[in-house]
Amino acid sequence: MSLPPISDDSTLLDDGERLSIDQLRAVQLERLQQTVANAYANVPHYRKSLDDKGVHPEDIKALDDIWLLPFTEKADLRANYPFGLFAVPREQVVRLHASSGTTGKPTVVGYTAADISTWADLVARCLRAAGVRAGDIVQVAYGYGLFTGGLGAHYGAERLGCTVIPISGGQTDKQIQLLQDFGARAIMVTPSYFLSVLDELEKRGIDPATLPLEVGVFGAEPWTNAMREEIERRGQMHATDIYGLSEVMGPGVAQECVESKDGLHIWEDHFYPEIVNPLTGEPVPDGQVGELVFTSLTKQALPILRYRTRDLTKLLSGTARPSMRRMEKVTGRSDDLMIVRGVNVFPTQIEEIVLEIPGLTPYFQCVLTRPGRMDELTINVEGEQGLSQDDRARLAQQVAHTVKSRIGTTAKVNVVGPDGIERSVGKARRIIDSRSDR
Ligand code: DLL
Repeated sequence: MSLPPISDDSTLLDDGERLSIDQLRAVQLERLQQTVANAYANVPHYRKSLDDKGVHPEDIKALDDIWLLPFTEKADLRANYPFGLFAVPREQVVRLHASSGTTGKPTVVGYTAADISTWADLVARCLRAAGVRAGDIVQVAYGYGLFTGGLGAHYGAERLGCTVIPISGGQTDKQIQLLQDFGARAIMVTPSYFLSVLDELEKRGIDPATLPLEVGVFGAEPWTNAMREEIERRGQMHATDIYGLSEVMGPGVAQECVESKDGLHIWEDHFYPEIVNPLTGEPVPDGQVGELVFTSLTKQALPILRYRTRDLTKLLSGTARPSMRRMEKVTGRSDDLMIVRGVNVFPTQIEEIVLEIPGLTPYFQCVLTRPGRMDELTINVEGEQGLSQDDRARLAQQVAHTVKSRIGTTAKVNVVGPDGIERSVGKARRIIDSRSDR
């Protein structure tokens, strides 16, 4: 069976997507200069950090001069909690979002009416690239609230001209009822939660392929091409990747095009990407993996200069949108890097292995402990229904063996029974860090 055909969107491209590379670079430089001037004039934090480096907005004469600018980190947002980085009077901020950190105060972001409108335009651009069209029904199953996923997706889908179902995350029974009764053609949801929805459909004897659903726009967490294949096979639908982060805007910073599915085009007319060495902060050339850094080019309320995302990826040249560079699917955040006896391991590497072994489900968790002086990794992965003790032991051995030979680290593996791994309705929790001295 082949996936549903998607109509060509080349006649629907917006002005930004039609820019040639030369035009794009000129637009970027002009917008970068405006952004730096605005941040310097209106945000004391930026004025101080530029002054400390001896840099003045007039020094930005070419795009590469961005290297002169100081980085911004999550800690800077926390230090200026809640509204200290806003570049406009609070009265002009029409929306706040916040992401709750694991510790301490949340990071607060704000938007003017124009920012909200730009955001809607960009999410609409993402949806079109994903194969969604005006007139489609879109089920938004990202969480609504302080998280940017739900409302960001919602405004973008409305902007494209879709009928939006604002169900938010969770309520799997309702998700299924509405998928059947309202017949969404597209769903926007974290890939891990969508797997739970697929499972529940199958448990009820409903073949997901028989639903009108044709397009999924999945993001907010790392996921692999192996996971794409699994979703596309079970759902008989297209699965594309959407990326974003609240500090830079929310969902819609980059999006994979449905016709190529070869990484995410960054909407470079609004966000200037760089890759830097995560340890030294030095620029890394296109094509090499490092930490993704963004500078906003059009944001009014919260201009952000060289924000360290902690996400690891590389930049590649444009394909389906030739002027815009692509970023490879994010392998993980540097925060998610587990160093087990000196070997670097990301949960996405475990995901790939788990997905290729028949008898296992895609649900797993990595538990880090430090019983002595060395870290130990335990992988708990859920087996399919009906496995015997022996089957589980054999599968556990197979996972441990593959992890050892492919990644190079020793892991203890437990294959647990159905529903043995917690489900999430938003971002999946892949790592449980039980090291006592952390
Ligand atoms: O997760 C925004 C979003 C909502 C993106 C819905 C896509 C869809 P935050 O909660 O601020 O914002 O988390 C941002 O999530 O730095 C990445 O580590 C991770 N992330 C987001 N999208 C992807 C993706 C939203 N497609 C953090 N692939 C980012 C991998 C992603 N990681």
